[in-house]
Amino acid sequence: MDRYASAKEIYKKIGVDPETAMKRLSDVAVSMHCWQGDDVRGFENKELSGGIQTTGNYPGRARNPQELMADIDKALSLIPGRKRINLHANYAIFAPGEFADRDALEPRHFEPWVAYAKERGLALDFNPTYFSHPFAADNLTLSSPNEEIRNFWIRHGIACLKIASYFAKETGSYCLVNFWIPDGYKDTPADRLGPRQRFADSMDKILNSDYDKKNVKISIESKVFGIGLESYTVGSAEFGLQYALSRGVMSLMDNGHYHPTEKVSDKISSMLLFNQEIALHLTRGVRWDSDHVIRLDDETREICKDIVACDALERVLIATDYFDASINRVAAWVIGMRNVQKALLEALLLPLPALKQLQDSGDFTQLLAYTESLKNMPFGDIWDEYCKRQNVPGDLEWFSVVRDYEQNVLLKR
Ligand code: RNT
Ligand code: ZN
Repeated sequence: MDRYASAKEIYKKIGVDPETAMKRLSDVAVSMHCWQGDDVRGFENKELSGGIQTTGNYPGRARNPQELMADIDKALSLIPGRKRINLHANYAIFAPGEFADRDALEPRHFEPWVAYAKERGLALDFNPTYFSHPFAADNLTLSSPNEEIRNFWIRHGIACLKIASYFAKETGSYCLVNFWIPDGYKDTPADRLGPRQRFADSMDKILNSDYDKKNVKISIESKVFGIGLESYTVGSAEFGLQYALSRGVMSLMDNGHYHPTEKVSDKISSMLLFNQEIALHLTRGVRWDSDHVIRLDDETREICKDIVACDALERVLIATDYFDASINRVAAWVIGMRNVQKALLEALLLPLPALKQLQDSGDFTQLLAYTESLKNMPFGDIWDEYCKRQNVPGDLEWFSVVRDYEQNVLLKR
């Protein structure tokens, strides 16, 4: 018997059908961030700011749209499942000699991305870029006390919603626009309220603009602190949750944006009780919001388990968000994205009704014993089968493809 057939039998014994799991997984779209390919630099040639940081100088970074698109193609060819592409506004593509500042961006500056997406049957998500810009030099954008600066960034937000409307129209899918601003202070502020009032007011002005209200979804991403912004973050968790709920937009939780013992996996069910949809940025923080590549670690698995346990695969919009410049960037994409898919598949292969039953009957001993025993299930055989059916290489095969690409393409840059 081949390994898949035998593994399937073993799963059947615990009441799980791997065919159903694989089918459900193949319907879930994960939005892959474009910014792993070039260390969040974008095409404006500006230094990264906003209290986030990439470290490392591994060779081969994509330096222009052609290189970034080629690298994304290489990564996508090695990742199973449905994918979307998550763009940032600083990845606008200008004609030679042309430039438009962030507040003057137009749909046409993203035409090549739309063509790219359409050729590949991909949908697009979008992010206004409130960093790496002279007007964000002091990390105050939509909450700035300077009205001129605030208005510039409000215009940027409005421009991004127009671009997102264009993405949705062209791709035939919704477009999620995520608002994250770096705004905050290094030291204890005298006034905590003012910046938050200004942020809310600026966001209201953006949301009141004219955009495709049906196909553009909006989320707001909160954060606890940034580098150089240790004492105060305008868009804190409480701000984000309550702003979103009161304005009928989505909350986005990035699992690098909380206190170290606070877990996003425990927040999902509460959020789903009060929101039709929520959004996630999956990442891995090591000691801080360091945005390391996603591993198949306990928290990634628990987040996916909870999404499945809440039967919410359609209500949670999953995106990746990390940037490691110390390793091959294509491999970084592939490792992180495959790990998300793996964690989802693992979750879909759990005998959740039986586990819930043990919990509700108070049999915590068997719940613990069973949960631990399930770690020995032949998950790898189902995963291999999934990769095969999705026409992507298995775990021991994809890396040589990236090595070849490194030798032949990346190291020649
Ligand atoms: C920053 C946020 C944000 C960014 C991207 C580049 O802490 O996580 O999502 O990583 O917008
Ligand atoms: Zn994020």
